[in-house]
Amino acid sequence: YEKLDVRPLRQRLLVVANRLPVSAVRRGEDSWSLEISAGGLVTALLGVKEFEAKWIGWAGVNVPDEVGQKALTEALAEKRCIPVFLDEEIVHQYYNGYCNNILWPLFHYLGLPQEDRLATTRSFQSQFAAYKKANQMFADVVNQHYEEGDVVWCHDYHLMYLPKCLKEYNNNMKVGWFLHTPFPSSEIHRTLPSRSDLLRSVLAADLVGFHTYDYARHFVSACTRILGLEGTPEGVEDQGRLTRVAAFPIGIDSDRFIRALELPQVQEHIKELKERFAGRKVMLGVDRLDMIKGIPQKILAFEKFLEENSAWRDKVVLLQIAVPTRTDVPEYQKLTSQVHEIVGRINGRFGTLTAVPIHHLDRSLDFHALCALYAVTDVALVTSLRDGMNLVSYEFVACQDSKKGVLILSEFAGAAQSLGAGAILVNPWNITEVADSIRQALTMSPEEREKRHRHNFVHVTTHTAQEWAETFVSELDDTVIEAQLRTKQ
Ligand code: ADQ
Repeated sequence: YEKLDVRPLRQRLLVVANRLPVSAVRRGEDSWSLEISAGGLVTALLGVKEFEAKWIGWAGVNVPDEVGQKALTEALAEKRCIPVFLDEEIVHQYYNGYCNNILWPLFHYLGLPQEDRLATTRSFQSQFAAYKKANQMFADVVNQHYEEGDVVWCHDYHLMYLPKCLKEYNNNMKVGWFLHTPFPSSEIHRTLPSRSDLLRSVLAADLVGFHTYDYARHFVSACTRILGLEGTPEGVEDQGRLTRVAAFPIGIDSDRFIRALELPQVQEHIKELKERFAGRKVMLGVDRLDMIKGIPQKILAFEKFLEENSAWRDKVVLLQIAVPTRTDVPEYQKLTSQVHEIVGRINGRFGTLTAVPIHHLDRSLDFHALCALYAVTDVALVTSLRDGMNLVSYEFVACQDSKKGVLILSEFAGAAQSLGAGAILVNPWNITEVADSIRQALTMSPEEREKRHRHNFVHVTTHTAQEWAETFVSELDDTVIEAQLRTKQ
């Protein structure tokens, strides 16, 4: 929370994201308790210290009554957060439906759900209508709190319709939009029934940002091929108006991790973990339990490794920490059972009375426990099938300066572009290749590990979340000023 407190002012920044960085739990008619929530965006923006930032978003709870809404608004104001109240039906159609069932899988190359393939299906149309309605509700709240000169930064696939709604309120508003997921090839995007509407709404922003140059290129191609607009080195042009499109790779607050390692409670935890896993190499996976993270593929590759390297069976342990998300969605429930089944089978096959090869935990770890785990890990396994960036790989590197462990990283994570030279890159679909890279990582010479780690550590500590946000916001400012100069000429 301390990171959300008021700091010396530089510029007012309205950060608009689907979720606020806190979860609210109702304690009484007019009392709420607030808890910080995990997730990539939260982690990144907690690192931003230089702006007077206010957050606008949904608190993750249905609050139908006015007393509750008023009390929650007041409690959140202390954390510089402003709620958008969404009712259950909207959440179902907009969030569970259009965002998580349509855009999320599509942007990660998992295709559209079968029954929604036709634009004419009722569920698709009503979900898209709810999506637009929800985005309009976000715009209404932004507009109520907007003051001239504010920078409005919209985040992620939940709010692709927001730039358009904001510009309709006030064409002078400085609006940026950043996507945390991949933007897929235009051939994938063009299967989306609402493809043009979404592109046009995003183009209403002054600056559009992605994690990697490839995603930015895919977006520009989608605009040229689907909308027939002109792509320029700067972005996309429509009737003389330019929308800047660029890559802004996110980072983490690396100091926060490095400092945490010195804390007595973290040191204590490290000691305990070292004792518990003495004599065994520790491999680690930390993911939200989501199909894009390639958890079953990772575990199957580990099984293949154990199969082919019998001498390693009692010398290595895989700790897989998976926070359940979207637990009410049947596909996610299926994934949980699938992972449990594979882990059970492998532990039955290779375990002994005293030790099992895989420890799988379905839960979130607190920050200090996570840092300790990263620090004792010999090999981190990130096998996302697609991932916008993947901050876990950055966090692992930040905590490894004494151990210099190895990062095995999917080539389909955005992080492969920045940490590729230090990591062992793999195709997560190729289980044999991942199994081989596990052996390579476990047997790598200390000199090679040092060299690879150094490369990644320098990157992670110099490309921070704070720098990412500052770059985006100053670029947004410049873009708006340049556009104003152009119209004056
Ligand atoms: P996520 O898909 O949530 O983020 P990621 O970037 O890996 O993925 O961030 C996850 C965050 O949650 C990390 O900070 C991690 O420490 C934390 N976390 C994960 N599992 C945890 C556990 N079991 N216990 C505690 N903490 C846990 C989205 C995109 C990513 C993109 C980010 C930021 O999908 O590709 O990198 O946004 O843009």
